[in-house]
Amino acid sequence: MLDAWIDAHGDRVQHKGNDRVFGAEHLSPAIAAFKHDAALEDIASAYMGSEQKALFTLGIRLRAAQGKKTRSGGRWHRDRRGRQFKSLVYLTDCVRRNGAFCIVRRSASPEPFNDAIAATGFSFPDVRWDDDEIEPFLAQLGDEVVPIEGEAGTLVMFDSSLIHSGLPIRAGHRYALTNYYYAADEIDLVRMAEKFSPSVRPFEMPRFGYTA
Ligand SMILES: O=C(O)CCC(=O)C(=O)O
Ligand SMILES: [Fe+2]
Repeated sequence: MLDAWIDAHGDRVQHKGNDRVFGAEHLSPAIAAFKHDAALEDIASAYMGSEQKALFTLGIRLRAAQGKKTRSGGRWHRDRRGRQFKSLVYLTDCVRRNGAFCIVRRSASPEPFNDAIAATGFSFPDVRWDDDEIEPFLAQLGDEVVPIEGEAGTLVMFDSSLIHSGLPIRAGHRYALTNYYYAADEIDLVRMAEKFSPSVRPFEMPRFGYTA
């Protein structure tokens, strides 16, 4: 389903190593249900300490390409420095070989990693790193670096201010959906439209503060 849509509407898909569909909730009722899932919004709100709604769902198609290092979401990074809730669901079985999402446990602050930082000179406060900058640091951490493997349908909830990356895909493919949550006062539709472009349809303000 994502395939057919991506292939028919290449102009509304971002192609950066992988194929990224901003606004995938418009492609199927099942994806819309994931975007609007009330339990996930409640968890997001509890974690962030303010009401959170998904502005859009991102659909991601990642495929192994001969001779290219392709990964989801680019290099190792933090989405930002402040706490941020995200939920991701795998649509295909996912292991390390086909690009598992990978996260560094407890990496919001440097304290747990003082020894590894001292040993490698790793620039912990940055938000994005080349592999050769971060690999010596990761090599010191052992099982603090957690690859999330799971079958199709696996839901991953994470704080995207922790250091994370999709592992480079070496074989096969990986399809996934990610919800982008915000508080009402964080959403500037003009800025969001520039940042997440192109999109399936223009973003609309989610309904906040609505109680039935
Ligand atoms: O899809 C992935 O494995 C990682 C994507 C990512 O960096 C993110 O959702 O913030
Ligand atoms: Fe990210």
